[in-house]
Amino acid sequence: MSILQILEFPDPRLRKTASPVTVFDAKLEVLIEDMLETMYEADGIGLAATQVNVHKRLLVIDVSENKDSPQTFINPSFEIIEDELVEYDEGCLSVPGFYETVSRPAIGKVSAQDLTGEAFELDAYGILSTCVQHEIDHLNGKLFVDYISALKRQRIRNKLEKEHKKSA
Ligand code: GNR
Ligand code: NI
Repeated sequence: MSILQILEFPDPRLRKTASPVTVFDAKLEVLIEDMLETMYEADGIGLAATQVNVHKRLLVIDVSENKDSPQTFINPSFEIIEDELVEYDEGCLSVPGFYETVSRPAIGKVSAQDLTGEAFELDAYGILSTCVQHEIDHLNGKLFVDYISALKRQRIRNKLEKEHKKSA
């Protein structure tokens, strides 16, 4: 297993739209294992393939307290099943150190495939719902900072660019 490098805002590769997964093979299994290891090592609750520069539609999530319930979603979609919105203080491994309140649909039906290609559905609410939507956004080249003011986004960009220069 290996720890993968996580791209950071404003890296333009985070803006790419991911393509559907069509091949369910051993290579895909290795990628999922590596993404889970990378997510746990970074103390994240989710990770989208886009963040590790793989532009395929898959993501991993573990919202459990004991970090022992990994979930994998391949070719995921989220269908809003209620108008209700919830606010969460969101962070992102690709925007390290910054948290902002984002409002999203509270409950939705998630449809996806597992690593064998089998389709499944689940109703998502709470942090799982927020996290799935945050991760699907990544697959579409979208980041949580796109939901906040341009001024705040620019401040975050400036700070991260400064840090990237320091460590370059
Ligand atoms: O670790 C993460 N925490 C988090 C908190 C609130 C809303 C979304 C998230 S996802 C984030 C990991 C990440 O960047 N996934 O793309
Ligand atoms: Ni993120």
